[in-house]
Amino acid sequence: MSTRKVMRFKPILVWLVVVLAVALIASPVRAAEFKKEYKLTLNVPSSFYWGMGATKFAELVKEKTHGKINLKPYYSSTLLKGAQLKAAQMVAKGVIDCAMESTINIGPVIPEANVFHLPFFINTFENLDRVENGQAGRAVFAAMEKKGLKGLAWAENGFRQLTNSKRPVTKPEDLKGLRVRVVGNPLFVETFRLLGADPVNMNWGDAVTAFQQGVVDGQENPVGVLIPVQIFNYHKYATFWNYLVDPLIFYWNKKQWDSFPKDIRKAIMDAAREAGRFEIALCRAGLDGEKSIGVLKNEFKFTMEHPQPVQFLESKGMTVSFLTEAQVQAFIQATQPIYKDWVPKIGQDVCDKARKDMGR
Ligand code: X2X
Repeated sequence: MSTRKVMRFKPILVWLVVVLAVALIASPVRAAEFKKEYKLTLNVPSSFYWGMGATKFAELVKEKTHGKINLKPYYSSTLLKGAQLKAAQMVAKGVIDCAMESTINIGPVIPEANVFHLPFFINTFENLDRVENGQAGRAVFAAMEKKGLKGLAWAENGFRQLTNSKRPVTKPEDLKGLRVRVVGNPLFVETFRLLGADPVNMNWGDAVTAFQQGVVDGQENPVGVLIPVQIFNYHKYATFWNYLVDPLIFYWNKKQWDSFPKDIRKAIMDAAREAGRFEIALCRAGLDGEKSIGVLKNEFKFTMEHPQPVQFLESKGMTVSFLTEAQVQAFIQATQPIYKDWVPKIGQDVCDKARKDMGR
């Protein structure tokens, strides 16, 4: 080719080089359409059943998105410096990407989530499943969307049981004067006041030291917390009264969620559902006959370390009391005023839906 011809093609060559360069620069930008790390907040350590669920979720997200989404659980509310009740607010603002959090900790932003915490309202696993998968559950997720939170799937902390260092509790009078640690969600403070106890509200991050030092006499939490935290080192007495339940919800900042491509949303949603199923089975194992133990064994090839939670607590020296119908009635009577105050705050509509879901 003569020099003249080359000169004629030069502008085209320059163009080609520019186009190629742009394409090269642009492709890494496309690959980086996702953040290096997505932060997930949860209130408890990785050893709790809830924490094991978060670990599972992160693993499944990685697997199902083929490594495109790197989700990192920040256990023990480290992102919130322990302020557990701030989780939903921070995810709604987009300061934190997502959460696996208790309805108790969601309650301050989403009052409807407190429907699970009316005392002696939702009292069995069957009823809990009906409410979560029914109209009330959908109403809670809808309320979350309005506040900028996309609910993905349910998980569980569980039915909360009372433990204390002083005496067996089988009637409201036994609670008189007991200093019981509760979460700062005011529904809990009011319930324990009505029961005659002396509720002390504190974040979970401070609670274990308070048990160790005997600053409080008691607390309430499900077996998925009681066993890993070794509550028997501090409290000799447990009352299994299923007085209320706290489900967990996997949720994401809605704006960020809506910006994800469809296949990524599906992958994360599937991961949340599967992790939720695993984690719910951990929390129910040994409390629902063979059902959850079977789910863990057959679907997840997982063997529980303590498949019989009540017997395990007893083997560690705890006295575990179960209540008769008449004993439960006395607690129901004592906590009735909560309904008058709290049903309007939670929303009459969602409470009615929950009742209907349970066939009442
Ligand atoms: O604070 C609690 O008691 C705990 C760990 O159960 C919750 O985060 C609701």
